[in-house]
Amino acid sequence: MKAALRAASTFFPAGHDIARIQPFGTGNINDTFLVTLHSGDRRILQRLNPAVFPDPVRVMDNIRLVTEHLRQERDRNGIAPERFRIVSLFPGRTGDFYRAADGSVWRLMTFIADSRTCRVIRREKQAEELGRTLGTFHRLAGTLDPGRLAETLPGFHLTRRYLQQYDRISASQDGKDGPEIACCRAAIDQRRAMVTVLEEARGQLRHQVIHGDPKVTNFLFDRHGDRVVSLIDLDTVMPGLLLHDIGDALRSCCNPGGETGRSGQTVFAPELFRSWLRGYFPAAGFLLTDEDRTRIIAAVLLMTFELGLRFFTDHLDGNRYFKIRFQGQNLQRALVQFDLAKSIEQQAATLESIINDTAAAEPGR
Ligand code: GN1
Ligand code: MG
Repeated sequence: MKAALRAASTFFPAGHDIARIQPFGTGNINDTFLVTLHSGDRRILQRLNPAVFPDPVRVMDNIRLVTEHLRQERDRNGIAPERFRIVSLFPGRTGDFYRAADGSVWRLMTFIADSRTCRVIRREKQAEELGRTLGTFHRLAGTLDPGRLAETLPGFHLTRRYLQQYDRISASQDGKDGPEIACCRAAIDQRRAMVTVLEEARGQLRHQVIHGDPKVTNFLFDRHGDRVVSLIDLDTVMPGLLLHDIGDALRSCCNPGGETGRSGQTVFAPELFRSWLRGYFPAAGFLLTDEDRTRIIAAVLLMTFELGLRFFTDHLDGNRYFKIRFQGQNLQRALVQFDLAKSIEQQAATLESIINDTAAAEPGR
């Protein structure tokens, strides 16, 4: 907390504006704080996790570029600012971020008032809103040249790379596996062949600026209703495949048990899937190619499997990447994602027919 206070004070030259600093949010990577000023105004203070983001300066460059672009495009498209709120970075003594003596990077951002996050999605209207908001984000970001953004986490969604990492770490482990570890190993082995499903078609898939982390808790809902007013956490804005975002958003939205739910009870919800697509397609416009459309389910499955693989590898590796609140949490998180993957596979035919119905209902197609 001392480090947070020191960092925050570099954004307030007088030093006495700050009334209170409290830990905030549920992110797995960065440290987030809510700063309350004597005036009653609030700000978000964040420390980027240096173990995850080796080049935080380029992360900041990407965020600056994308937020400016989104703001311009939002206005050009006549979208009311309160319907699609975009965070701003506050200038401090050393520019829009502060580098502490230990090398970590801190930044101060807008607190989006009158909003709330939902840990999980339960209502169809909420799923539709998530889809609509990501579609709008994709449409607005779609006019920005992806070549202008740095790939701040190279190979972030290269599932093959995570599999190689798993194999390396796994080979270095001895000892006997408990039943949960054995279950994860089997889940991975069953799905090895699928990891290149998007890479193989890369040339025919839509590549552009993506969000990189469109999970449920990165969408802010209106405090009093089911409308989404903002998509936050722009650390992973990068060039990538639209299907990476779509797959990741759906794996998160259609899991009413949540990422920290109990394994054995995780089921992918087809009615939330349908509502999400109903929101997404009209908002995104015509960004998706036909090849993208035929791979939506493959992408959801791949992103679900990939996250399970990442959680499990981190568990084996001593939890160096994802923060944990108790021992074994990354193993539990992995089991949930592998259960979800199984549920998606079991319902593939139903999900396929939902995609066809939704596409048929779209105007102009
Ligand atoms: C991490 O930072 P946070 O908690 O929003 C992770 C995502 C995962 C997510 C799963 C940079 O996101 O890729 O999908 O956890 N971010 C990074 O909860 O690895
Ligand atoms: Mg994130």
